[in-house]
Order: sequence, then C-alpha cells, then structure tokens
Amino acid sequence: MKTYSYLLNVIEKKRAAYLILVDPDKISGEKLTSFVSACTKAGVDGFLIGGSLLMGGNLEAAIDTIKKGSDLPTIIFPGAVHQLYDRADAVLYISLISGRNAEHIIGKHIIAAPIIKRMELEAISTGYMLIESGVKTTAEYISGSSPIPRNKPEIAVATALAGQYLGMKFIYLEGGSGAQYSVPKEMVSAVSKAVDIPVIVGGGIRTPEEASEKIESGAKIVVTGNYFEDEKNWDLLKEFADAVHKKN
Ligand code: 1GP
Repeated sequence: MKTYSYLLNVIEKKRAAYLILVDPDKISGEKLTSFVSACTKAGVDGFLIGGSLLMGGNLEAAIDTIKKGSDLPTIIFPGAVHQLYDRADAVLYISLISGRNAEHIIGKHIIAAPIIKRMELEAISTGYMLIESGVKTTAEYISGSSPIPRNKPEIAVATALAGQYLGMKFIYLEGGSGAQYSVPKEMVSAVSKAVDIPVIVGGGIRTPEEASEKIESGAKIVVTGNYFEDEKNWDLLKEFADAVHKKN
C-alpha cells in the first residue's frame, strides 16, 4: 500500500493532496515532459492517468514519460479494463457506486482483477460517485448511469457511507471532466462530515479559489485535468498547489 500510504501522509503533513489528471489523448511527448517538470516544481503531489474514453492516446507511453521526469506517483485512473500497466505505481480501483450499472460496479473489476494481480499493481479501492454538473459528461454517457442530483446532498451522503461500509479507501465525488459546475461545496461538506475516509473532488475546477473551497469544505484530495491542457495556464500550477495545501 505504498501509494495509498503516501497520499495519507501528504494529507496529514500538508492538510490535503493535489493530483493532476493526465489524459493521454490530450498531451504526450515533449509537451508532457515539460508539463511534468512544471507540475513537479509547482508542488503537485501526484498524477492520475487515464480517461473515460481513450481515442488514440497511449497510456503506457504517458506513464513512462511521467516516470522519466518525476518521482511523484503515477496512479492509473482507468476508464476501461485495458487501461492497466505494470509500470504504474497504483490503480484507482473505482466502483461507480452512484450508478446502477452492474458492469461498472463489479463486472469490469472481475475482468481486471487477475490482470492487476499479475502486474502486482497496488489497487486502491475507491467509491466513485458521479454528481450532476450542468452538462452531460463523457463519464456519464460512457458509463450509462445517471449522476446524483447536485441539490441532493443526502443521496450523496448515503451513497458515500455505503461505500465506506463496503470497505472502500476513498470516496471520489466526480463532476466529470470539463464539468460546467464543480461539485457543490454543500455536498462536499455533507459527505466529508459523514464518512471517515478521505474524499476526493474533481471535475470542472478552474481556479485556485475553487480548489481551496473544496478543501475547506472537507475534501482531502483535489484533482484538476482540463484546465492545464492549455499551456498558457501552467503558470498557475503553483497557485493551485498552494491553495490546496495552505493551512488556514
Ligand atoms: C478528475 O475528471 C476530473 O476528477 C478532471 O476534471 O478535467 O474538469 O478538471 P477536469
């Protein structure tokens, strides 16, 4: 449980962790090398790699590139069973507990389990919850499941508690990549208060203030992806990392 312990340690030492989602369809090669270096200098705590849909991107090459440029953990964020690679440090073993599509709750996991075992990958069991975010996101469409309404924190609380009681190590509140609105702070707060396991929040976070607001509401890990696909925004990496880490 090296990567899981590492994340708990970051949360303890820095108040929260900041992870960057790398979509291999959107960035690769030299641009990824420069991005990894910018992230490392800015104080990012690790990388998630993957996506709901990989068109032409190469997950393995992206992980190799990140590992060449940084010692930060590479954690697969799998959109499908074929998104597994033995050189990664860990895989978020995500079960879509907000949905009712058995394939995404347990089906794909059974196919992936022997592969994960063979690869000796660290699997971090994560209760993944899609939250309504203004637009239909790729994650929602591909998974064929409806998100939890954003004005129903009680549904999110009950679902997250179920995840905890099933033994999950993290709860991931997901607005979906490119979400119009990020997960509401009231929901982050209600879920974080109800569960004892760390809450991850991602999707549609575009400012350091928004990142910090999630942490102040009780989240322990913030993830951003889209915003840094535009190189012009890289200057703000440190501001995001500081906003996540800073003590009040
Ligand atoms: C990770 O899907 C998110 O949880 C990333 O979302 O690309 O909107 O930052 P963005």
